[in-house]
Amino acid sequence: MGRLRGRVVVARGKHCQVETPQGRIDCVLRGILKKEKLASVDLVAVGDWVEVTLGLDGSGVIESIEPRTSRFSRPAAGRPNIEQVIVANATQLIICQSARDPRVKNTSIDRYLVMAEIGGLRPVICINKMDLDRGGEALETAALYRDLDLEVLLTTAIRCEGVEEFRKVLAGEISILVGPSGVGKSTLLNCIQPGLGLRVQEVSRKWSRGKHTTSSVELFPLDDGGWVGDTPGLRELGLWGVGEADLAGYFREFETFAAGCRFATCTHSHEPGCGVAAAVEEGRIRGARYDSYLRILQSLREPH
Ligand SMILES: Nc1nc2c(ncn2[C@@H]2O[C@H](COP(=O)(O)OP(=O)(O)OP(=O)(O)O)[C@@H](O)[C@H]2O)c(=O)[nH]1
Ligand SMILES: [Mg+2]
Ligand SMILES: [Zn+2]
Repeated sequence: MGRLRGRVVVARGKHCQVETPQGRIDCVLRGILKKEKLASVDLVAVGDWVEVTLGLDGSGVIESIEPRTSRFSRPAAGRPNIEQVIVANATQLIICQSARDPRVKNTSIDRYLVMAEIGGLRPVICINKMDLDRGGEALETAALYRDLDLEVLLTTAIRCEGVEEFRKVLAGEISILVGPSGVGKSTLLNCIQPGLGLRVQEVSRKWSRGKHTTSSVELFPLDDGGWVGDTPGLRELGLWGVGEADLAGYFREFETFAAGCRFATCTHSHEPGCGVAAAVEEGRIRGARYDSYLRILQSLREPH
């Protein structure tokens, strides 16, 4: 029997849809694979490359899953020691925020930056609703992250402003849009590809009933090449795969200063002779980033 290679674009429990050279195929997992289910809630994630055998009725069976090149994960709901891969093999994490309603939250951006780095995705920050940035705070935030050599897009999705750059960033990549509810993720996608919009809304409606218990994503093909996945707004992103000791390593601008800490095990929070705290005092590390770091560190210390 012929085997086909394809990408999982929808995953709901045991049922998946796989995009193959012969079109989209409804699939289930081969029983033997399910036994391998150990450390992750779902064995197969959206974005996975899989091998499929076709049955006579046109449905498929997933025989094997290829190793992942990247992952965007979080701790499974109610099971903090189990990984939930939200999307596999994506190349970009588009961290969406809005200038107002809701306001930009640096800590939220910083949490996603940590997850992008851990998972091996290129982060891009997108601040939407620039029409509402009357005090220029969103512009300040944009400058802060551009100073860290990150790409920051500024958009007003309701007027389709800044959307050309957004389209270019997505072209040919596998991107996943994340960020709080209401910042305009779905509106942005509707702007760049109106045909996509209806389906995006349809999916969001389905999710909104589930109180965010389902965090799976559907990937949509882009006219310019590549794929994009919209996600429902997560209230707060739980961090997966990072501990207190290595958090500072994901705040790249801390690195040179951390070398000057008195203690090798310094967490840069309360220790004397801390090079990072000194750099914050001297204005060489931005206070907003340091505050974020301390908050995230605190959240890692709290019991789940
Ligand atoms: N003023 C303004 N409003 C916008 C803009 N973009 C989107 N909105 C509005 O913001 C609201 C939320 O937009 P959505 O696209 O549903 O937000 P979302 O991020 O997809 O939200 P979830 O699906 O809940 O995660 C809608 O009422 C949009 O019309 C913008 O550029 N400016
Ligand atoms: Mg949405
Ligand atoms: Zn220190």
